Amino acid sequence: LVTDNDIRFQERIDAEEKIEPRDWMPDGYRRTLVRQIAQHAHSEIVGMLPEGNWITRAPSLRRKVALLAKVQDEGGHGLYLYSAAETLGVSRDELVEQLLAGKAKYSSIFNYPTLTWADIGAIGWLVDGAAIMNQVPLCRCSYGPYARAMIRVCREESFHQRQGYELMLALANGTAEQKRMAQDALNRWWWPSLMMFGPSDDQSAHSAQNMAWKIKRFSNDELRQRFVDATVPQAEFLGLTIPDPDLRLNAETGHYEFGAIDWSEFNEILKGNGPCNRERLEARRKAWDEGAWVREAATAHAAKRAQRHLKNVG
Ligand code: FAQ
Repeated sequence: LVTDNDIRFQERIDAEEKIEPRDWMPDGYRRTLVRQIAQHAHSEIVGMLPEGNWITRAPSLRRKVALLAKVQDEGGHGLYLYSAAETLGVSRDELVEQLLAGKAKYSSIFNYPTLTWADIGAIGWLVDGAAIMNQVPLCRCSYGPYARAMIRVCREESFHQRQGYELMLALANGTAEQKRMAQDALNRWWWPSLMMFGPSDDQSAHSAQNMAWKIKRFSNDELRQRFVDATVPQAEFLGLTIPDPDLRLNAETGHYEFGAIDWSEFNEILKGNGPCNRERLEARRKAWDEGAWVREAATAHAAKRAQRHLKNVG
């Protein structure tokens, strides 16, 4: 049933007006945004784990400082995004509870292990590279708080991507063993990075409606293609080989054609059966439990301060 409100809402979207928290919106729009923003927030928080694994083993002080700052940025993005979701009427506690109960999705990419230091370079280059490709259009998302949050997030991701590429460049121009590590990391992270963009357009349940609502501006396949086109020349500059025998430049279209993605691997990860799904959730639950005393102390401190303030004004 299409109501007058629905029609007026779509007119606002078509006129590129931003939708703000107090504006009327269809329930489906609200639900979709809560789902996407929450999944995005969870991805940032779980995404701290694979890289956090290498902070103590960074090979130099400079690399350690950069990695610490990157992981800290990811924590900041997560909190920023939970706040954006809260403008839609859910609480951060509710969302965290869903994550810890294994009921909420987060990006498939963070269920792979970081086996060597080169993985830190590959994550920055490929994972942040893919994240930017997907998130720059979200700066123009129809929902104001999400769009505005994405501006800062994208600026930081762009720095993360350069950090990763520079790390890969150092390894690719290093010893034979370092170059081998860089190639091995590219081999393991390439296909999972392509999966980050989500199922192909004909399998994507939400794309059509999300694009009509201008939450998404480009389809999953369009963004994946852009990522491949941008990244293949970067791999060539590194002197590394993309692990895809079917990859070739189509001179007519100017786009790279690439091999078939193994969607069964993606679907298994979404079901919770990836290489690190259990380990990631376990780590988040442990962090939540071990942080209980901090939350209690902060709440008690806030209550005391509020009481003192009341006494002073009274
Ligand atoms: N992993 O119908 P669609 C980062 C789910 S970047 C897991 O196409 P939609 C930065 C999808 O949710 C990573 N699940 O869905 C960083 C849906 O499930 P549902 C996070 C996936 O929403 C870098 C179902 O499949 N970025 O964290 C994935 O239109 C380095 C059907 O899919 C964002 O979240 C996947 N890869 O399009 C941090 C960006 N793909 O809810 C640390 C915002 C799809 O029906 C280190 N999100 N699914 O049960 C989006 O742009 C969209 O939500 C898409 C999916 C494009 C991810």
